Amino acid sequence: MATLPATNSPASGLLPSRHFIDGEWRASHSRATMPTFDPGRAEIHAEFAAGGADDVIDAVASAKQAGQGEWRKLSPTGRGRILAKAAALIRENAERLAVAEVLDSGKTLAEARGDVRGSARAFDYYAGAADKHEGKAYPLGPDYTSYSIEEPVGVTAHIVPWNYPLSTACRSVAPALAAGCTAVVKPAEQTPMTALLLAEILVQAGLPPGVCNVVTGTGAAAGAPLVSHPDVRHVTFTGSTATGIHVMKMAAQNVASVTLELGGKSPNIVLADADLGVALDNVVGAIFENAGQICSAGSRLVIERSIHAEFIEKLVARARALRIGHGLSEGVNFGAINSAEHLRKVSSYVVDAKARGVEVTVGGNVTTDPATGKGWFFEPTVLDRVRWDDPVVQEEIFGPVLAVQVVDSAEEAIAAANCTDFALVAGLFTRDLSKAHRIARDVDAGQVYVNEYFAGGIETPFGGNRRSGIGREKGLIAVASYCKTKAVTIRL
Ligand code: TXE
Repeated sequence: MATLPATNSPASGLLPSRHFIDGEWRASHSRATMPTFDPGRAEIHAEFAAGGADDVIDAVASAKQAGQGEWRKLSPTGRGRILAKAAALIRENAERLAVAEVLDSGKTLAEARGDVRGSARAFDYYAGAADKHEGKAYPLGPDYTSYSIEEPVGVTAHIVPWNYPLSTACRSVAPALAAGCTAVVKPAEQTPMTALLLAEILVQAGLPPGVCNVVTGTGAAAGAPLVSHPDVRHVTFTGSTATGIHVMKMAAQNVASVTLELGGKSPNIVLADADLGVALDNVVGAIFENAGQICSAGSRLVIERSIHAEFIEKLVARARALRIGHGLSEGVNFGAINSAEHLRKVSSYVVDAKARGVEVTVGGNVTTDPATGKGWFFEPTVLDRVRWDDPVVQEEIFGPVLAVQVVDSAEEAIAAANCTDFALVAGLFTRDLSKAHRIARDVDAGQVYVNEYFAGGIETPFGGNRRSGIGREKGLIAVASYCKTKAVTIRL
């Protein structure tokens, strides 16, 4: 059984600077490594393998071969047992995974612990799904028997972003394995640690070597050779719309299918009849959780004029009360921005907005951990009464920056909600049942959350429309993405 080799990380045994291929730790062909930063201190905390095409070729070959061996012979129930064991091992290793996630991503320990719980839950859910993806029988009359079999597509690629490194990997790897596929995971270069720990956990859970491999490195050096590899039959990508389009084109060269979970600019609609206490809690969480680095963040507040002034006053107080700091520090509930580059992007959106005369009601500045004076942080920020065509309304900032659009009716709220090219999520706060149903029907979004933002779990399909993506993750629908249907028809 593979074990975690001695590490170069000062964070006590967290990260091997190798890939995980064919059930073992392997250095890059090039021997090159890259640093990963602790965003809460803006300091390097570990090195990891900088993979390239050669490493990807090895990982895909290992996944292809593993898909034809012991894994193929295992019953769906047997696959489910391994996934259930993986869920238990994720829980056993919860603190180690959560600390690794904080150090790589900059989020708070409480947020990381929540991510780990969600990751274990994903494996439990798909453990139960492994033996429930059924074929069908077709009515061709007395002279035929016709049925379909759901077969695994084969090798699958999983390109993972840096904002939810472990939980994004788990929510796609678990259904792929449930379907009987094999996997090669390419974590984001900013956050490689937890995917490597996951690969080791899966082998400990009984997954045969090669069924799940992890190659670390940049998108250009390791991600592109993976998604364009002819033996990869499905690509699940979470990241920016621009890269997603590129990934789709590369996969198209091999006629491989894709699931793309891309950016968002999700509206959070608060109508005058809402329970404003509930709405406030949810508006705060929707934009300031994970320092706003969430594809489905509620990054636009669409609010009725009659409640606007009072609501904004309370929102500003809540934004000021957030405790900024390193994710491992006691009492902190607002973490770091993942990288210096991303901090520059978030900041430049606000600087440019100020120059256009946009009203900054609270926040708006780059800052540091008050305890150390270090780290990449951005203050919780509210930009009030913004024009619908302003870039802070139209473009994904991916930080703790809320743009407020004031409206005069539920109809205008729908128009405001639908005013961008994205269509991932919409939040809605109202006590009026018919307005709730009408708005849920008329907003363009992959999911609508009424009276609780981020409502739903691994059971609920998740994904976007238009520039927010294609396909759905989570739920039983995700297992279908990793299957190909074979129809068998017999003349009797
Ligand atoms: O994303 P990329 P970046 C958005 C957010 C953010 C912006 C840029 O707005 O500011 O994207 O972030 C891999 N072939 N989101 O640059 O490039 C890359 O290594 C194959 C939204 O980090 O999309 C990483 O593993 N793979 C989002 C992953 O793609 C490639 C989460 C995401 O990187 C590749 C993150 C290539 N050519 C950012 N180029 C969400 N939807 O939650 C890069 N990658």
